[in-house]
Amino acid sequence: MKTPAALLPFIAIALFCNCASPENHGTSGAGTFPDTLGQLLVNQVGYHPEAVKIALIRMNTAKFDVVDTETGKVVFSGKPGPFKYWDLSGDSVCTADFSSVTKPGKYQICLNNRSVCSYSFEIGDDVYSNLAKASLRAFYLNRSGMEISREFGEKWARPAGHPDTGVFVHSSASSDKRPEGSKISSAGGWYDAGDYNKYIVNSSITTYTLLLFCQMYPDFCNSFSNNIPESSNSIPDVIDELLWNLRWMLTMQDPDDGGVYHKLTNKEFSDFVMPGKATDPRYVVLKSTAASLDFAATMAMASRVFATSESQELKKLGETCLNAAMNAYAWAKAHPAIYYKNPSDISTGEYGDTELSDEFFWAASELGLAENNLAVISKEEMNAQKWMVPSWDYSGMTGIISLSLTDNPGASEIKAEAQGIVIDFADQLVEKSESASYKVSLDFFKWGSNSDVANMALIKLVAYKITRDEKYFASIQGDVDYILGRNATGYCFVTGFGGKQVMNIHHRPSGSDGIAGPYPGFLSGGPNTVTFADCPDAVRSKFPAKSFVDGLCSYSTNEVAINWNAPLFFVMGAMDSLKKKKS
Ligand code: G3I
Ligand code: 9MR
Repeated sequence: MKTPAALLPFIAIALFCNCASPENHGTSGAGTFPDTLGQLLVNQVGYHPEAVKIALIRMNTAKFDVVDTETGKVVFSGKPGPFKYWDLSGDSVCTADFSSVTKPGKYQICLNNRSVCSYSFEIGDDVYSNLAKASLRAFYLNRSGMEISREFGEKWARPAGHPDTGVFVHSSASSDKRPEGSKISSAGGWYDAGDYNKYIVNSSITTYTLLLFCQMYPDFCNSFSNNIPESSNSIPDVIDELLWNLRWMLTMQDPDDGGVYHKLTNKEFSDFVMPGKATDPRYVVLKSTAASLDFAATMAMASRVFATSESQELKKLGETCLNAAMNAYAWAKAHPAIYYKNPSDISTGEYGDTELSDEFFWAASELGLAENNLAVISKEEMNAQKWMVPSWDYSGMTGIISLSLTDNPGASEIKAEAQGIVIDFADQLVEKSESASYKVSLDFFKWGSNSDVANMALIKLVAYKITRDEKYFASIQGDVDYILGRNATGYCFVTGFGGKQVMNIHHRPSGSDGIAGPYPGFLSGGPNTVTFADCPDAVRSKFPAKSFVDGLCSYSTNEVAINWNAPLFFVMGAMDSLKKKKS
């Protein structure tokens, strides 16, 4: 058929766009261009051969085809399910189930004689290996106080920033031995997010999540190689990575009384400049109850994980961690209500929390397990916790997860109850995803909503670890699919992956390094309607599931953060690990 002349300019634009953007991942031997209008929503990375595979369709169609992009042949045709509305996205979708396609290869879903085709995706055993590596590597790229060399950082190599060897004690943190204006050394750690500050509350949940990964998947953790500067030592790379932060955390404890500074920060958020150019003075600010409890819990967990290591260095460090945990906990018990609020001269992130019964429960649980002092763990407190996913301001479920996985024989009763809670919660999440139009458990949209999806998958993975019941996998796959493109925005939310990529994350190095495209392996925060103030000129949906801007300004929807990447790594690593174990 001859192309009408009037259409030529549009086709030229389409071709140009496909060449110049990551969207050209969808071009193929089948000669089809991916659907940039979002009629077809698909996991843009891929599936294990035996996985449940469901795409979503937004237009009316009698059938869908799965096309092998190498041969151009239709390998499967199916009938879409009925349309279902989601009040959080404001639209209706129907499912396209192609689980029976299991042959490794590269595919697209196509409609209406290939006039609309999805982004391409793969089926294969290793589809999550690079994602797992990149999502842990993101932590390395976000290290404070370290040069990122070309050998390990490739094109993202950069000079060190923020040595933090001379950090001022802020007036809110002053003590007899460390008066206002005196200096301490508090080097290392990861930058929290798109900003350059370091916050104990958020560092704790992040470090805990990586420790939990190694506890749950020890073989994979021990053999996982990530090409970081420490790779040649005898410690697993996941542990080496988290040690960069954990050793910094230890410096945030006041050695004189055990209390833990809430954060190490600039007075104001810095401009978008590279780390080495952001040289404003840094401060440790107020010792808070929440920081001390989260620190205590994480250090106690570290001591348990390190005790199982063959490395003498780690075993010894574990003892230091346990001591630090006990001191921090004692301080928190003596100061139970020092809630963090920014002093008037500090305007960086707050991580403020005034409901600390969950943090007290978490810290007591971790310390009870680490010290084998089970009497401090309260069943009543456990049963009072909410069934909510872990987050920086909610540690109840984190404590329950730890109790559900303990191998302490004396804890069998509370362990059984904790397992019951995890399983019931996971089952509730599975039920939600089964009846949801978008096939996910997520039914609320907070700041960092994508991390809630990843943490829901984490809960289901813990339930799977306990029960070995395969029923959790369809729902876990739904979470993975959502993060990788089968969501109401159509974006694959991990930088550097997928056909429709997030390109403009709110991340100071990515926004100021002059390199086209963001640092890879970061999970974008994701849609929500918490605030519209960050990008006043952007067009934003009023529907939370669609309210997302791939713009540098959009810190409320498109920032990255360590506590979001930790469950991302957890889930991708778990998927990879479980596949390798099963096959
Ligand atoms: O606690 C209230 C709750 O009572 C209320 O019902 C709910 C209604 O929206 O809001 C809850 O507070 C929210 C709070 O997070 C706890 O979930 C706030 O609205 C919301 O603005 C707040 O967002 C936090 C954001 O900082 C702003 O403070 C995010 O969770 C947190 O992840 C984010 O963290 C920032 C750091 O401050 C700085 N570094 C970057 C990092 C990521 O963006
Ligand atoms: O860059 C900051 C980001 O890390 C925080 O999550 C966010 C909310 O606290 O704030 C960002 O900083 C903005 C500040 O709040 C207001 N002025 C513009 C800053 C972004 O450049």
